[in-house]
Amino acid sequence: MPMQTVRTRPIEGQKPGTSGLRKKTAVFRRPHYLENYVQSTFDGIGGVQGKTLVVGGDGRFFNDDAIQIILRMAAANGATRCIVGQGGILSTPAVSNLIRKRNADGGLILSASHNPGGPDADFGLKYNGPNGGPAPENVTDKIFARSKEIEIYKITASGGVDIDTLGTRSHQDMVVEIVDPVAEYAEMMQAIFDFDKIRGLFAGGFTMRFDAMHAVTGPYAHAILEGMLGAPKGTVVNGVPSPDFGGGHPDPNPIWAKDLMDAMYRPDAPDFGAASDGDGDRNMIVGQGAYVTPSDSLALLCAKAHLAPGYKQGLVGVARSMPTSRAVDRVAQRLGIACHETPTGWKFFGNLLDAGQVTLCGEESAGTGSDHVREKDGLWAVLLWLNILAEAKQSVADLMTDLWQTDGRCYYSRHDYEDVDSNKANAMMDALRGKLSTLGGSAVAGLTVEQADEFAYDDPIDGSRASGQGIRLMFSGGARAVFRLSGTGTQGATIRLYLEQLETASDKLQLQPEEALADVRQAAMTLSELSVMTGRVDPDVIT
Ligand code: VG1
Ligand code: CO
Repeated sequence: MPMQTVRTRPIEGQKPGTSGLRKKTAVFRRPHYLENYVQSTFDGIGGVQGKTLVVGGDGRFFNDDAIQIILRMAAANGATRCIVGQGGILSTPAVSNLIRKRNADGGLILSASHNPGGPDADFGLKYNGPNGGPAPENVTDKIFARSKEIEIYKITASGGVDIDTLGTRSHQDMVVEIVDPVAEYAEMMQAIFDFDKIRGLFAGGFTMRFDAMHAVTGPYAHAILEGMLGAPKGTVVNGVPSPDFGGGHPDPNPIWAKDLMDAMYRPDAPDFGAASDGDGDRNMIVGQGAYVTPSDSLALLCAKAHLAPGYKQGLVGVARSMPTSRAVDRVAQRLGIACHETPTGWKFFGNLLDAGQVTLCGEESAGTGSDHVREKDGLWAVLLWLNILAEAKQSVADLMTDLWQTDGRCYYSRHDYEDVDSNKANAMMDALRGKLSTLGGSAVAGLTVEQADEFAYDDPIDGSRASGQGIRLMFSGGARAVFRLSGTGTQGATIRLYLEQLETASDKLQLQPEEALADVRQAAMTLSELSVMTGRVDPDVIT
């Protein structure tokens, strides 16, 4: 049997973060690095003997080589079948769907999401479980534990499985099934949305620009928007996945999707603009001259989802990550449905979705999704917007203004301080943590602290507790500042400062966000002493 058992030793720092293991590509390419992590993952989930796995990635540099290693290791570890996207391509939501539809035991997604790709950029690997969702913490803890004690990994000696041709073949005793990455995903979208209605919208002259950012959603958007829904050719731009995403950051926000922003703020702007990230789970929405924050998008989708066939019964409940603005809470309250607050990261929505307690969920970082899969889903969000636009016959800007008039507007912005010295970032968080109990009642920048705490979450389904999930400063008058450290960075520490200010006065619904957030920003900077502690004054990225 051409199978090898390779002796190895633990490698430092194979600890999955907010969304799998994410490191510099060069780190992943070090001898045994990927192999150790894959074997630790297999061991951590109780082995893959007799199991079926879905495997695919966002097409970034090292995608193909990594898939070959994973397939050889899956076969050597006794897996029965691997379902692989043609050419190694599968978006994160498409993997989630395939796991569920095929009753697979789990899946491996090769992506560092919105982080840049290439030999000098980032790579990542995530494990999703049998429900199609990111591994919960009790599983990632086991994977990490194994990575610290690993002594051997198993791999077939012979390399090279053809993953470019559709069909079924075998690699040693394992079946390798190469599937069209788009087909089953598109079928699912067709079952959720009114494609005829959206086709009518485009036929009536509605215009759109979808920026796939040279990442994985290109083939999906071409097939669905231009193919099935009749949007004119050219609607999808940057639609061919490239190993380094055209040299850019495939991160759909006003900074990294600047071309799209420029196009949407020109006089001849299309009616609707959207973008998605590296692995297709994030979305950005922008109307003519009207950028929609992800938190506002979640609120709007919650208010209008019933206009799409898949949600016509209404929503059972919604969930948002803690730093996400409380706009959706206000909609949920008006609709009389539950709104859950979870820690950052999609894995925390899984139990609520599995238990049928929520229909929609979202994060401020441009992630929106529903119970159709167990991941956030970029193109799904775009299609839900299109379905709503087709039914409501209003512009994006008018839909948002109506929502703000009804529920008030939560001005919102995230300030990222990147590549901060880790010791300094931790010292700042520690110092702030240390004085939380003394902050209540203090007044700063015209705002009074009502509550200051560190967010912890008790999962209502399995009772597990996640602590240390972000420091919250709640001020009177509906302002809030949240501090947390990123769990997806690959260099130094990234401090995220999330700012929010509720405004309900009808003459204050069209302010510039910077203006509306000036006081809360000042208060947050003063109370945290961020500049003194880190030497940083201005954020690197504002979204
Ligand atoms: C970031 C976002 C978080 C998101 C995560 C994964 O995490 O803030 O909301 O779930 O990325 O997104 P962090 O720990 O860096 O703040 V993706 O598109 O990488 O799967
Ligand atoms: Co992503």
